[in-house]
Amino acid sequence: MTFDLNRKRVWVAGHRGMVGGATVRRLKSEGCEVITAGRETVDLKRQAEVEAFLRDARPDAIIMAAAKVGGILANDTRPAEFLYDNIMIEANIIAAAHDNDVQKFLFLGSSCIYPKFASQPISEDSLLTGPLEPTNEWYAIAKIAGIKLAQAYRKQYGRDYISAMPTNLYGPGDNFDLRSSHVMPAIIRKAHEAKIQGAKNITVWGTGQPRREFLHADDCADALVFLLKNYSGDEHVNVGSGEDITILELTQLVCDVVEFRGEIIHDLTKPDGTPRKLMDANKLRSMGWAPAIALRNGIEETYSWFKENSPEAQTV
Ligand code: GFB
Repeated sequence: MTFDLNRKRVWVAGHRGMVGGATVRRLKSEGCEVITAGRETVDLKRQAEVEAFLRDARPDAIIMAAAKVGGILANDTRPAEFLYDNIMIEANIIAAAHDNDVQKFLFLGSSCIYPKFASQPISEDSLLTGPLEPTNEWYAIAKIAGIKLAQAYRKQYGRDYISAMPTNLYGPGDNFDLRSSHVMPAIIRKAHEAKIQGAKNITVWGTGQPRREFLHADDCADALVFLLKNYSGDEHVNVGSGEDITILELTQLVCDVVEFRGEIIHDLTKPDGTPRKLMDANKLRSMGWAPAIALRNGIEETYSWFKENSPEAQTV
């Protein structure tokens, strides 16, 4: 173990998001004090607010799950927000962490940092070896800057600041707004609404042929806590499930779980994005971490959560 969490103060930035929420739940068994702060307390895009908050809160460690995130359409149509917001959030937090002597910092990236046509499965050293996928290059550039910033503080000041690169995530607490969501919550909602309304079909974006790897947010949170405790190194670490499926296969699986038996129609005016982004997660596996939640079980749990908690499920 490189960092003992016992009795430490840990700030989970972005605790209201899916990954942040899962991380707060996961940290409960670690004997540490979890610090959270909503937008009304600190606007992470404002440097002075972040500095004041950290001066006051004095965490020993930070898990940075705060980010402007969204699916392929949101990324493609709101490039300024995805680039500016994410650069500001990460720069403010990392610099203020250093100024306030935060001992351990974990930055969260995304598999979209890798080149569009990276060889599969994508290893950590593929970073910056080719052009990015245009639909999310803005978000990817911001996340690459975050990785580099954590590395820079490590190199210049000897800080134990590390980065994890999760694959496509899903789970309870996800965003089910069809204009900004990722594919998993979108398909769950569409299949649910079609079933309730007795529709004959659901529409998925693109050809259905792109392949994606999915990891449950609770598995991701477990990996983040594992890395916080056990990893100290310059290079970012991939966090994945090790398996991918096509969007069409995912849609069929979700329809099966939801029990929607209609047809699947493709909207070819919408982008496919990256053809494939399966992570090589061997580095993390060789440290002793593996995911625990099978895809079908995770979808079943997420669907139950959606039905019970999501406002969108109540308005059908
Ligand atoms: O999850 P998703 O939005 O993001 O889309 P990416 C994955 C695939 O699912 C794409 C297709 O090929 C979509 O065209 N898809 C089919 C749909 N139907 C739908 C639908 O109703 N909604 C959505 N959203 N997709 C994001 C990046 O890329 O992944 C982010 O834009 C980030 O930057 C994130 O990295 C993890 O996997 O294509």
